[in-house]
Amino acid sequence: MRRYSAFAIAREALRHHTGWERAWRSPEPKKHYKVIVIGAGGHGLATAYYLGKNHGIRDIAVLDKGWLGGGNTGRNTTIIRSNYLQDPSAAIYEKSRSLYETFSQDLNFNAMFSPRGVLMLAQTQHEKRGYLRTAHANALQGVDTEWVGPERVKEIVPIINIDGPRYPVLGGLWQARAGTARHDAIAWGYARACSGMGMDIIQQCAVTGVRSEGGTVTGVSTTKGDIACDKLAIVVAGHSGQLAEVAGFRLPIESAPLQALVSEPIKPCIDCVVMANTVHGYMSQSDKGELVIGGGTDSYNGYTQRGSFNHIEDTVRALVETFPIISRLKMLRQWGGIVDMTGDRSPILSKTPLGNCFINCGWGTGGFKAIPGSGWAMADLVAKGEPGPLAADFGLDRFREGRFIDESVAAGVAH
Ligand code: FAD
Ligand code: PYC
Repeated sequence: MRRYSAFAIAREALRHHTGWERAWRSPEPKKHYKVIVIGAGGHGLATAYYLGKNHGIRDIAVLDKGWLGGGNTGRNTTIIRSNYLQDPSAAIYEKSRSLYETFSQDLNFNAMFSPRGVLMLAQTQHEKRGYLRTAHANALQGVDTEWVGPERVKEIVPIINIDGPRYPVLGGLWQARAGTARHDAIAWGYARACSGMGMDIIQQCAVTGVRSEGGTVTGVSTTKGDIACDKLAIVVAGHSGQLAEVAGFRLPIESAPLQALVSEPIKPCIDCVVMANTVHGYMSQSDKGELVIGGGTDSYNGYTQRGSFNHIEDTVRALVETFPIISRLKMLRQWGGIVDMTGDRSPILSKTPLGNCFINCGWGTGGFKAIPGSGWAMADLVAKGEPGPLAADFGLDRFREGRFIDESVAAGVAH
């Protein structure tokens, strides 16, 4: 695979861009692979990438029922931060954030990582206590966050209304090294690198069955025929419950729609990400100038990639209260994804009751930020059959044993 570089751009400009290779191959499936990953979202592709890069396993197929990156990975609002409360979460999200910093160099693909800072507003005393606690925990964990008062909030985001009619801003949890990245580029960068290592990414290939013998996985049935494998990784986010049922076990997961919207593009007015969880809205500005906006999940379970209308109104109302200058903006488009939520708002990276079958899910409303760290940890689990230090606490057994990793304050989105 030829490297992208300034020299390559100049060379292709001179020959009318006729020499670019396809970023990844589109092969037909082979009969057998060492590892099959179901789901070509960020987490599935990152799992395959680190299996190849860190463990030398390259006989891998990544299967997707749609197009790669067409699930939540291509539908999210790209917020990257590691300001979680519990030690296992801080470790995996901070690993992920640090891998985002070097993603473009490591994968030779521009991820447009923008460490512009993320501010989580406290608008009730309860929220203030929660974020102060997180700031102290982060200091012990080596995660660089700080509690800032209302005056500093106003300095960081001049367009904010800190004297809100319902909920004045009491301060916020500020992570200066947090930010955003281009979501499609993350899927495309991993896909190109996986394909370059000889792995097969097979799109339009829905998994309809999981085959096993004596309690151990032997392969999958798909819309492109049966494919055998030694190990299987299920990484399908909102469809995790369905795939687990197909594989013969149950998950403590609910799926619900989460939506986002963008405004018409305007001149730069906000250069960080602001999340206001009490009033249920968050906002940043894209490079094109659109305000990227989101709110809470739908309050009922579902598989519609759309989201209900009342949420658009509630979210926009909350943001107009917090940022009155946006009141005359037109909203341009809206979309949704299906998020997979656990009761403790923490992910599952685990062995399953089926031998050699592993699952990575439960990232819910917040898994974009986790893609590189999750892929790293999942690759470890699949390669060795046992979780490494990053995944050790996120097993399915925690639900049976009551070892919850409560991240409801850090989840960032009301649900
Ligand atoms: P996906 O990208 O959904 O990939 C799963 C893939 O599995 C899909 O491509 C799907 O087609 C495939 N699949 C499903 N069933 C089958 C099958 N039977 N056979 C084959 N393939 C199958 N997170 C953040 O950190 N920051 C944010 O700002 C943020 N904002 C969000 C905003 C919205 C509106 C949404 C919806 C989510 C947001 N998230 C955010 C969450 C984040 O997008 C997800 O946690 C993350 O993208 C999940 O990635 P994934 O690879 O696990 O899943
Ligand atoms: O996890 O930071 C997050 C987030 C913001 C919006 C959706 N998820």
